[in-house]
Amino acid sequence: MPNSTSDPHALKARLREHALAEGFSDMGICRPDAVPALPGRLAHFLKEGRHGDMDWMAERSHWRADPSALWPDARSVIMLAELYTPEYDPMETIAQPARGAISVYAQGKDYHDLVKKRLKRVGRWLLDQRPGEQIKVFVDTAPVMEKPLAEAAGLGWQGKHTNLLSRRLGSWFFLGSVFTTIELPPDAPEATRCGNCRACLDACPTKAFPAPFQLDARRCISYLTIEHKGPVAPELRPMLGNRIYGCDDCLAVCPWNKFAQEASEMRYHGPHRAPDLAELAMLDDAGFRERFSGSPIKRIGRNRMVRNVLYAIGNSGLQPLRATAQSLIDDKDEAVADAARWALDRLT
Ligand code: B12
Ligand code: SF4
Ligand code: SF4
Repeated sequence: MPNSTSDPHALKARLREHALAEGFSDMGICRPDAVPALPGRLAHFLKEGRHGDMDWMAERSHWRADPSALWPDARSVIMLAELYTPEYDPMETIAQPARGAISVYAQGKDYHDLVKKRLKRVGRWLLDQRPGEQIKVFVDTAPVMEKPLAEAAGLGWQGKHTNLLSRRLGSWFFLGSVFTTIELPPDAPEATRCGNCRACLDACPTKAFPAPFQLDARRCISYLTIEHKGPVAPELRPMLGNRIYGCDDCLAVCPWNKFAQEASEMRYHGPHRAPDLAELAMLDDAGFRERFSGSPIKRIGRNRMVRNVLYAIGNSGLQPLRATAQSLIDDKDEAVADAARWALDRLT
């Protein structure tokens, strides 16, 4: 009778138990080369320029599109899901013009840190069972296409909004991966279960989907508020509404979220849900860093945040916010000054 570390099925079952005990909500496994369509789909996305100024997507695209090229010794990719389900309807904030809407994933502690620590603990446990083997853990920032790999590993399917969703979990979850040299039994991929639904496509404020299952990041509010440097194109600014960091609309309307499970990690439910716009606009660099310490928001810096806040002020229709915009029209940052002038114009 094989023991639990030499029998790959028994090892996988224990690994799953361990990952769930660590706080992950689901786990699935695929081979590194499980998605042969990846290079073509990524190439199409890049050729159309849909990555905008996220140059890092094109830079290591040969690795991104092919996990076997990224790490030729890897035999299995273990994909893990970590829930951050909101405790309220995120669309409520969109109707509060004096406040900024911050997307649910960024309201508390930075998931990069929390998920990575958990991934490392899971990876270390695995290595303890199989000394001499190797692992590498990735979350978000590595050249790895996490959603299609998670789909291949049976965690769920990529919806028409391109995010991964699951019958059991809904769509409010992060993804992370443990690549390993250990050969573990793969899971069967999940089927696409969007059917005729197109709620996410219709809900998108900027019409960022050129086709179902495809996103043009250049129009996505998440890209515009978090990744895009410099001024946002004037024709897109009114569509941002009061969304100042990311956007949740396409997730929030998905009917599968009726079945969403609660998050077990409470540190994702943090203080940055719907901050006062006038107060945020007045932050200097030090004030910004202090306020958003430990949050993923810190990465965008004061200038981009204040730029976003000024677009939201311009969209607010609230005359008392004119004074705030006025005070920033000579800001040292050109995009901030430009946004302040735009907001003043809109409020006239
Ligand atoms: C770049 C990036 C972005 C960019 C671009 C998003 C995008 N859809 O490409 C921007 C900044 C816009 C963004 C926004 C968001 N992101 Co993001 N992002 C990433 C990142 C770093 C890479 C994604 C990527 O590879 N894109 C390239 C495109 C080509 O790949 P793809 O989206 O998988 O596209 C597939 C389809 O287009 C499909 N396809 C193409 N043509 C066709 C044709 C047919 C017929 C079919 C069926 C399919 C198909 O094939 C592609 C490959 O499967 C990942 C982390 C990672 N390393 O994977 C996080 C990640 C995808 N983001 C995440 C999140 C949470 C978000 C936001 C919800 C955040 C927010 N609230 O603001 C939004 C959601 C916006 C949206 N609708 O996608 C999570 C998603 C978790 C999940 N459950 O899916 C990830 C996985 C981060 C993480 N580790 O948890 N993101
Ligand atoms: S995150 Fe917002 S802007 Fe981006 S695709 Fe979804 S609904 Fe559209
Ligand atoms: S809203 Fe509808 S189309 Fe979009 S991902 Fe959810 S089920 Fe699929």
